[in-house]
Amino acid sequence: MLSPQVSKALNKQIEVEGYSSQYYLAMASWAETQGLNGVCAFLYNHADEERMHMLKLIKFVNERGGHGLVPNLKQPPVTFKSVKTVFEEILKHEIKVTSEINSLVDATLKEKDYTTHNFLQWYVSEQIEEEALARQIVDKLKLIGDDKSGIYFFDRDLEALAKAGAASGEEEKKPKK
Ligand code: OFO
Repeated sequence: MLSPQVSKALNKQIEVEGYSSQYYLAMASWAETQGLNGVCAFLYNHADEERMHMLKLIKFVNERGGHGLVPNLKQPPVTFKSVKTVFEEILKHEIKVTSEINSLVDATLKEKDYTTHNFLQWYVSEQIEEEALARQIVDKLKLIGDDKSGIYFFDRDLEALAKAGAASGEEEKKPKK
């Protein structure tokens, strides 16, 4: 059974993950209007992943006797200055999400809720991966600068990354033998 404090903190995280999904969806839609097919495919996938993070939390809260609340989300920005800005914002956002996850982990320890603490380890690892990937992409974009052909190849690389991500996602959904 979840304590009211942990339940409240988990519901706050549901909102954070839901907003992350909306935020990346807005970025994907903007990238699509700029003809950046690879960037938008990558970001649409990322938005789906964040929605999955939100659902995983909702289901966990409900399984533990709480109530996962579907949040009212604020409107994300609709336009972005450049592809570099998009990924810098993603990195900044993921760093903030990591600190939210850390506070949540902290709340479970205060409440001696080791089941939720254990469940949250998945999010701790996920944040390490997401921050590292965003950092790598920002570094790549710094090297490219304003070079248009560089952006063209970058977009192709992200398309390949999005396809590989989608393929491994399909693999994960297959029943284990
Ligand atoms: Fe949910 O991992 Fe990013 O925000």
